[in-house]
Amino acid sequence: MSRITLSHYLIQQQREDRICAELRFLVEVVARAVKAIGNAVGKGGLTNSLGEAGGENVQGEVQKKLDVIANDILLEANEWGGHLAAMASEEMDLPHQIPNRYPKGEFLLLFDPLDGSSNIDVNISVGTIFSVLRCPEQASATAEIGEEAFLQAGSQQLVAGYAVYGAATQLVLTVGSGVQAFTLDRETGSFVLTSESMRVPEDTKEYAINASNARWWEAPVQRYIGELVAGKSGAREKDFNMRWVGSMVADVHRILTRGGIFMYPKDTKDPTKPGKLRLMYEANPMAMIIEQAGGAATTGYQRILDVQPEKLHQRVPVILGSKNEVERVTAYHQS
Ligand code: P6P
Repeated sequence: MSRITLSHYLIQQQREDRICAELRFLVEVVARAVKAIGNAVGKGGLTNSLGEAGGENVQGEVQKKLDVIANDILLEANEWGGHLAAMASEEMDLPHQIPNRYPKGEFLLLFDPLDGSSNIDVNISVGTIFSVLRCPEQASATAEIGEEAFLQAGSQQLVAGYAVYGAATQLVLTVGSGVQAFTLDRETGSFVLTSESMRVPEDTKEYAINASNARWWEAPVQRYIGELVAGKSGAREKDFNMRWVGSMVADVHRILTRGGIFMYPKDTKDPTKPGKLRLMYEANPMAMIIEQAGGAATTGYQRILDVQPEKLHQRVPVILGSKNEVERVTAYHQS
């Protein structure tokens, strides 16, 4: 396969009117930023960037130094280009305004700068997740872009993607016309197209869930996971295997590549939290990618991309991956 770079692919998408020049520029800037993040993550203990930053993020989670470094890289890379009206990050309570010295654009960038960062110190794959929305007209006219400008259903996303910092650094992207994966060629610094039109197999033998939460799962999840554990000795026609990395990007990338079902369902462990994962910059971009690859993504009760956000950092139950398995467990929630 001739080497198609990310830039080549994006120009092609622009020529086919799937994205405008500004969106192409935005993705190029994010790609450069994730290269820098991957470089920082890859240095690991060689620099003083491992360990805790000494603070907590808006989620009340311990911030790692690399969480802060990754967040800063994305902010600095994106604030001068003139393509964004504002940004939102898992690491910041309020939207990040574009400094007055720079022009504003019509898009909103949302991101989890370093997902799975608790795995960094033990050298397990982590990633960056990002999502692009159009800034509503009425919001663009205001001096400050408020949280309400971001509160759009996932079906409104224009671009969704993630970078996974593993054995290779890969960028997985959808602009609404299928899912492509690009692998970083560390010698040239280019992201090279290595998987075109990715498809999630409709069936699978692999499931991903944090089984230590079992006693708090709701009945439909208890029933479904019980069937997977029982395999052929129970109601299912085959046996299943379990994988749980503790890094959403790593689990989702495996599922996108070879199938599977990923579940962080609603549970009764903390009644104030309807699930652990965040809607705007984890569930929505991953749901768009999975659906664009022929998979399914629900909360158990509705399609994730249909959820109408009420808060920028709201959490949501996540069930996504191989269509037939997602539909089965979602049906259990309806009965
Ligand atoms: P648990 C990482 O903290 C994260 O947000 C996702 O990347 C991951 O899938 C999940 O939480 C892991 O949660 O409860 O297993 O630590």
